[in-house]
Parts: sequence; C-alpha cells; structure tokens
Amino acid sequence: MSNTSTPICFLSGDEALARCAWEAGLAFAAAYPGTPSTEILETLATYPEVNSQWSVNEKVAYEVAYAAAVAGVRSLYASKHVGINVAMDPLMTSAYMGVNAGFIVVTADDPGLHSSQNEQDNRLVARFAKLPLLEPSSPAEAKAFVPYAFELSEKFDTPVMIRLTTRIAHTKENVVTGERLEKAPRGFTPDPAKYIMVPKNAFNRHLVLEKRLLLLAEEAEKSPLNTVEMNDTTLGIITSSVSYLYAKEVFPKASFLKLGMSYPFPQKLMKDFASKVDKVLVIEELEPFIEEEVARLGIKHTAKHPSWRVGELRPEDMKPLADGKERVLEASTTRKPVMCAGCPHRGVYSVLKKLKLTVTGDIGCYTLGALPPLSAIQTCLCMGAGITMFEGFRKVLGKNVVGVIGDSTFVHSGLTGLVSAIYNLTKGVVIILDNSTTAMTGTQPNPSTGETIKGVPTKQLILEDLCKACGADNVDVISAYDTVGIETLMRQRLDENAFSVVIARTPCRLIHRAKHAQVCFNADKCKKCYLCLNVGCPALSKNENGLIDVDHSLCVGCYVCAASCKFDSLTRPKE
Ligand SMILES: Cc1ncc(C[n+]2csc(CCOP(=O)(O)OP(=O)(O)O)c2C)c(N)n1
Repeated sequence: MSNTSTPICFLSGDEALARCAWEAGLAFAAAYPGTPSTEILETLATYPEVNSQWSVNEKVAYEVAYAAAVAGVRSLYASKHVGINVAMDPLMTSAYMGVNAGFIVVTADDPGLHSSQNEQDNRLVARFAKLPLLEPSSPAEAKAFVPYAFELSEKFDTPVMIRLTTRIAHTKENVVTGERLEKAPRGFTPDPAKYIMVPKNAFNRHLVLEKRLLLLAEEAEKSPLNTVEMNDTTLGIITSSVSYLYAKEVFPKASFLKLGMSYPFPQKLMKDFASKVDKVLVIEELEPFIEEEVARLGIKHTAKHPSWRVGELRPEDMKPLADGKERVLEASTTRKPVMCAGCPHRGVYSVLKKLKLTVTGDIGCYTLGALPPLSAIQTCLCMGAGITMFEGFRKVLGKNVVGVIGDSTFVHSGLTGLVSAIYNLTKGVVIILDNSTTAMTGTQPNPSTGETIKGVPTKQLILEDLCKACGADNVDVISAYDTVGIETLMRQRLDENAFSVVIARTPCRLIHRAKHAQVCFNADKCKKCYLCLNVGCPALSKNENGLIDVDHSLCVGCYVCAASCKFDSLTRPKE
C-alpha cells in the first residue's frame, strides 16, 4: 500500500483500520505484536505523522498510548485478544479516568485459535470495563467505524474498543481512502480529580463512568453503525462482526439487525426489531454476548447450544446452529507447524531431550519444541510463564527442571519472573533462546535487537548484562548450534547450587540467511539408527532404502544433525 491518497486501495482489515486512523488524524500508536493484530502497527509505522512504537509488552503499550491521548493527541493501542489481559490493569482504570483526545483500543480476537493460546471473547472485556464496543464486519467498514470511534471517544470522554477477528483482520477488500484530517493537539490541563485515581477520586469517577454508560446506551439506539434491514419477517437475525456477512449469505431473505456498536446494547432497537419478526435468531461467534442480552430483555429466541461457543462460525455452520443442534467439531486438517530447517532452537531442544529434563516452555517459535520428534517441552501457559513455571516446578520437582524463553518474550514478561525467582532464592538453569528477533509474529524488532519499528538504531538491551544485574550467579552465552558445548555447559550448571542463565544466541534463519556448506551424508557409515531424524529437521528424511536423504533446497548447514550422528555418517564438509 502506498501512503499517497489513492482513492481505492485493496487492504486487509488491519491495514484499513490503520489507514482510516491515520486519515482521522491519529498522531500516536503503541502495540506489542501478536497475530492477527500485528499489521496494524506495521502499517501505522509507515506514516511519518504517526509516532509509532513496539512497546515491550501490552501493558506498557496501553499506558503509553493512553497517556498520549490524555496529553491531547488522537492515539491508538492494538493487540491480539490475549494482549488485552496483559493490559487489563491500566485498561480498567482508564475507563474511570476518561481521555482527552480520542483513544481507540483495538482488540483482534482469534475465534478458531489460528495462532493463539486461547479463544477468549473480548466483547466481555468491553462490558466488564464498561467501554463502548464497535465491531466492523469487513475491512471496508473501517472507513465509517474509525472516525466514529474517535468522535465517540472525545464526545463521551472514554476509551473506545474496536474488535476485529482474524477473518476481518486478514481478509482483503477494496477500501475507499481519503485525505488526512490534521487535528491540533489539545494540550493537557491538570485535573487531579480526574487523573489521579486515589480511592476518593476513583469513587467519584466510578459514578461518572456509570452515568456515561447510560448516555452511551442512548447513543447506541441512534448510532449509524446499528442498522436494520427489514425483509421477510418470518425470521429476524440479530448479529454482529463477520457473522453478519455469513448469515446474509445463508439466509438472504431474512430481516437483520446488525450491531456495529454492540455495547452498550441498543435495547429499544433490539426489542423493536424483535417485535416486527416472527422468530428471532442470534448469530454470533464464541460467547452468547448478544444472546444473553436478548434473553434478559425477554425476547423469545432460538437458543444456541453451548457447543457453538467453541471455534469460528462458518457459513456452513449457520443452519445447524439455527436449528439448535449441537456442534460437531471436526479434526483439524491444517498443516502441522514445524521449525524451519536451520532453526537455532532445534539444537538446544535436542540436548534438553537427551538429558531427559523437564522443560517449562513459553510462547514463540520455540514452542514447536513441544512437538514430536523433539517433544522436549512439558508446559506452555502464557507469555513469561517459561520462567515463573520453572520456579514453581524447580521448587517442587528438583534440579532436573529447566525453563526456556525467547528473547522477545523475555523482555515482554520474563524479566519480572527472573527477578522474582532470584529474589526468592531459586536455583537452577533458565535458557534464553535468543534468535535476535520476534520470529513467531514475523520478525519484529525488540529492545535486544537495537532497532525501533521505524528501523531507527536505538540503545540495545544487552541481555547478559541485564541478567547479571538481576543477580544471576552465572550467565553464559553460547551458539545455539553448538550442541556439544550446550550439553557440557548444561551438565555443569545443573549440578551447581546456583541460579544460571544460558543465552543460546544464533540469529533466526528468517533474518540471517547466510548459508554454510550443506551437511554431507556418507551412506557407507550409516547404521540406520535414525538418531539424526530425532532432531526433527525438515531437510532430512528416510528414503526407500532406509538411508537418509538430505533435501538440498532446505539444508542451511547448521550441522545439528551431524552432532547427533554417532557414526560420522552425517558430517561437515571437509575444508
Ligand atoms: C499476551 C500475548 N501477546 C502476544 C502474543 C503473540 N506472540 C506469541 S509469541 C511472541 C513472541 C515471540 O518472540 P520470541 O520470544 O523472541 O520467540 P521466537 O518466536 O523468536 O522464537 C508473540 C509476540 C501472545 N501469544 N500473547
């Protein structure tokens, strides 16, 4: 996409939202990467007028972006749904404090768990925090929704939540683009009763929040984002988000109430719509968010079986859902994820597996170490838990426990766990799998890479210095490909009564493509033990003769397989 004002652009939901926010005068944006929201900030970073940053985690991103709005410029926070959990503390209280210039909170939910650790429905967060919620159903709708969100935010003095889902964030559509509206900064006027949330002030602001919600409910009744389409009145469908498009496809003759502003609920509009149709059906993904309100309003409707709270709704799901049937979950046919050939994480896991260690894992490309044939990780809860679960496991199970965490995840939320573990006299070994990027979400920079989102060089966070400053007794840096060295080091450190951090540092293959001479296979020496296949490299396979084929289009010469071969059948090429 170009930044010039092309009238029509073919944009994803993320790109459209970013573009429309820029048009609406956005001046500040902060986020932490996470599928399916990542491209919002990546797009915003291409606009010189928007001060954009990857923050170290979502709590930080929320606070910085929120502060920019309080300081007087239109601002935006974006994350995937679980990122909102990390930002929950400031989010809840920012609803009390209100804003100054407009502030949009984007949550990109992931029904169907395309790339997430859970499929929570953040519409419930909007209701819990008492924030207005907007749900576009397609990329093109960003055009109307984003400026409206800013106006709502400024008129009602509140953060406004916009919820995308994976299908909207990643679907592309023609979007009519426009010029940018420059907004003069509003400046900041100190107001302790509004901006200092000590109990007495917060108590008063709670009342402001409740009154604001009543006014927002009135706004929802007349909001242009809530639309009624009266057709055949035998069936009336109340819906929102992408489910609206699918339901239109499957029930083209039905009447529709589409909730673009879905919280607070437009109760009168819902009742009025229901009174004009014979039968009401609510079609929504995940939680019965609208359905519970419909029930509360005493509207007779076809109830959704709880099994439909799981997974995405596709067009083919609409009819069984409408018939009140139970959902039949099909086995996933998607391609199994696998670490790339030459992925630096592979060698470390082959050692941990050999040493038969219990490994508390974390989230990133390195979670793939949990899959066969490596099967080297035993837990993966959430970001940062590689270290905190290590502490709990180590204190209960003893010394054969190791925690692993990626470099971006370490800075996101591993650091506090490390400080806490050392403070609480934990012993043992934590490994930072430092591939010098945030690989999982598309190689974004982070503080340890020394570059900002705009590609500007910045102070580089030196992980070894940081770990020493936190009190680690030993901090070793080793190449992630040096499996022999890692094994020796691990045996030594595991035996010591100390807290050790091992930084296994080799850049991700996606950012550092240097190719070494490929591994050599000598069939005469192969004993067909297949230990080499246990490292799980996609460049190696067993051929019809039971020998090893090296896929020369994939092998990058990391020699992790060679280190696993006891018979010198796989070797580095001779100099
Ligand atoms: C709370 C939360 N925020 C963001 C994400 C998305 N996410 C998953 S792993 C990850 C970081 C991975 O980077 P790193 O730790 O460096 O490991 P790598 O993928 O490079 O191996 C991100 C941003 C998430 N799953 N949960």
